[in-house]
Amino acid sequence: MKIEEIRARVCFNGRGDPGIEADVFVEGAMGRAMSPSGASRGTNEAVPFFQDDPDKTVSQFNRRLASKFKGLDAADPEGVTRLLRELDGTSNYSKVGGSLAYAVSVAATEAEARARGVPMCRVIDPGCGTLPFPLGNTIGGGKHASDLSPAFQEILVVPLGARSVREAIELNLKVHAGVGRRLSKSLGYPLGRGDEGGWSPGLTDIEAMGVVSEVAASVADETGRAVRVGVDVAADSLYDKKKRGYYYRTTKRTLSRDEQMVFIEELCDRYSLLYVEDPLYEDDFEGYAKLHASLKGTLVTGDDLYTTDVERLKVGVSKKSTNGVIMKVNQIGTLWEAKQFSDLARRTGHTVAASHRSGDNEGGHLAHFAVGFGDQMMKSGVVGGERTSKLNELIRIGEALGTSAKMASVRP
Ligand code: 2PG
Ligand code: MG
Repeated sequence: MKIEEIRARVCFNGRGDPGIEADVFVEGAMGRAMSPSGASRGTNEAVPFFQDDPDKTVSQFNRRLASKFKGLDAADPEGVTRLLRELDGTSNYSKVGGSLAYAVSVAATEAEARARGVPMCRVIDPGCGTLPFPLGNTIGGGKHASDLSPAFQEILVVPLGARSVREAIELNLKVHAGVGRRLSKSLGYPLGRGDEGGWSPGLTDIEAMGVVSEVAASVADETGRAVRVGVDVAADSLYDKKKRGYYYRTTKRTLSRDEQMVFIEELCDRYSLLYVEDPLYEDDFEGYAKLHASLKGTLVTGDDLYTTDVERLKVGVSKKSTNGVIMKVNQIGTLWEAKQFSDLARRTGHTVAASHRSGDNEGGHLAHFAVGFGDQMMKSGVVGGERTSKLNELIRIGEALGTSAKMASVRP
């Protein structure tokens, strides 16, 4: 179907940050998408706005660029990306704005889906049929919460024993609620939540890991379903380039690179971690490779390490840095570019987690990316409207795909 018109505007996400929303019109249908935003961003991510200004990004697009998309095939995401890249002319969307690229590319695919009356994941891949395990954020720290909370950005659970999306969501909710109950009893102050809805208590990293892993174990006992633990260290936020060390704010300790690696290995061992994301600084491909070689049974996962960029992933593949990746469409720009990344990651033996951003909106597109790309996990938080919107969309997709849809297989 041909694109007839595109309109962009500035809207706001759940954290109150601005993002770009685009409406794409094709024959008789409209697709709408809004860009999310990160707080802990990799250095190599697409630049969100032209001259750091959402309004300038929108007015430049509506006045000069939008008309150039007229007549383009909405079902050709590569063509949409090519035009965006041509108009931009930089390596990181700093002229048109990465948020604008995100919104246009996703809204075009949604418009096609609406016009055809099929779920968007089916436009991405007509043969899609695996459903991802939701990764649930139960404790939030790092840049997503106050300085008194753990340095680790997210302590997560993965309900690997779940037999359906619905059951997986409920297991994550049980752990989240259980952690909240435990902390409310033990802390002498009101319990708050971080940007992604995870609890943000004044605990050390180890104390927080302990609470989540105990509650996850008790939920697993009670339900008879395996619930594993993971962590997003978001190590760039801890890393001090001058000191070449990792600073842990609650214990006020700085770990050298070697100490950080030993610490991560001990954590994986002690809590049988299924998943460890960004354990090291974003350019330390060799350090990742060492961890990947020594950690059996854990998904050593690159987020800021790769920023959804095929070229960076190729470096990681050649050095054997990881066996897991995070896929975030707005890190690289468009839906099509992110799909290339996800495809290469899967072909090279990685487990892929499609991920939300800490500043996210009420849209459910992430669930369509995860299913359409065939990603095995979806990281989208547990509670809060901008988190449940993705989880609820996953339930709807499961229903639309019917009995042929299967839960993904996650094996580190
Ligand atoms: C991450 C993300 C999402 P942010 O690091 O994985 O959880 O955080 O969006 O702030 O980069
Ligand atoms: Mg991360």
